[in-house]
Amino acid sequence: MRILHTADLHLGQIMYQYYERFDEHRHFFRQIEEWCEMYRPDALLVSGDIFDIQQPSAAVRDFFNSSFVALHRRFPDVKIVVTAGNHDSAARVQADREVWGLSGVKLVGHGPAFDVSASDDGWQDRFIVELPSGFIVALPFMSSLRSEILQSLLDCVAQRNSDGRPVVMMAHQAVAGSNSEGHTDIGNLKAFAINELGSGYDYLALGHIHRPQTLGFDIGDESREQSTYAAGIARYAGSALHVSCDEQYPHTVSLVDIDRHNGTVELRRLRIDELRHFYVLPQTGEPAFQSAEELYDSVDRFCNENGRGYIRLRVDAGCALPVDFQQTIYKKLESTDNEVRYNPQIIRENEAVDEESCEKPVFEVAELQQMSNPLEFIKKTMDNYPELKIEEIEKDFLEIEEEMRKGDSGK
Ligand SMILES: [Mn+2]
Repeated sequence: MRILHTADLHLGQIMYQYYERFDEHRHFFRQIEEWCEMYRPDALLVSGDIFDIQQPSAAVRDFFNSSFVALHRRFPDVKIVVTAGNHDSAARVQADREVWGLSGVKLVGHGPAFDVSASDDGWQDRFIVELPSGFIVALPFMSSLRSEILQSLLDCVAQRNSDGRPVVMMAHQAVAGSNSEGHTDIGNLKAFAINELGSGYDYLALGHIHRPQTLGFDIGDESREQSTYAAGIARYAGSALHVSCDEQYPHTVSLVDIDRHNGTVELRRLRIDELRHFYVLPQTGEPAFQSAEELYDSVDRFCNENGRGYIRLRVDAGCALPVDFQQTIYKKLESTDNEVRYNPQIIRENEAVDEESCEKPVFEVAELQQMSNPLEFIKKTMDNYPELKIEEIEKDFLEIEEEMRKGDSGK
């Protein structure tokens, strides 16, 4: 069985609240098409975070539809399986699944219900894809999970798998022990122990963490083009695109060959070519900018020489910048027609250490919603919010909980 495993497309992502990335995603899909042509996989798996936000615009949905329809038209024999991640609206993905099902593309929005029972005949089929070459158990992001339900899915596959075909499972979760360095988005999701996801798969195709990695193996292995494993491994494919200059590691798509159930997993890392790279000016190792003139010159030079990319500036704390310097920079970039893209968050260097000015952790409401105990998280980080009154927050939480209880009993 041969699969092409990717994840975390984040279609519709907008950088610095301004720049769209359609052309970068188009460039990515072009490579997926080339790899489908070259390697003829049995299946293409996208393990969650299809979209960047829960309600993507019509243009972004159109992009999703046309990209996957084009892939399916060109490679009708490649089974496409796409699952929802924590960035996606499970309900919206679920709502489209019947239509995609008509062409054999498998979309999975909701995970298994918590109360599935033996009497609910055939519920497993909503998650199991059976191919002549192997099985795929397609699970989307689940904010909480019941191990016995996942195990019963794998057991169901085992029952049907009398001829020892490879078994692949998909999931979009934070798994304990993974390396999330340079990834600002994941820290707050509950991490599950790998054994909570059940056993009996040969390859667990994970999404969520943007850095490609095979769990339990040296992250340094990622620089190798190929690796061979005994079956039963879990791997993050990594994201389709870079999202910041912190992501210095290569992004790849995983081409996975599995000979048989409990056999050998051959992994090939297909390097993704990025249309736009991330740069800091001046580059790391050089002293930060000392004057506005120096900074303007450097931006001009970048526009002329590179002509394309995301830039962020490092400025010495002692350097005073004119009030209109951001406008001046945007003006300089106009001539590049959005090819040079600017992150207006300046990196200030050599600042006197001052607790107050330390960068505060930023978290989104969506992340709080996924925490099992958001109040606990707020308490742990409350030093960052001197103006916050924890007693009031606690009271608000209690009130909301009370209201939710009332609402539940009313249904
Ligand atoms: Mn995610």
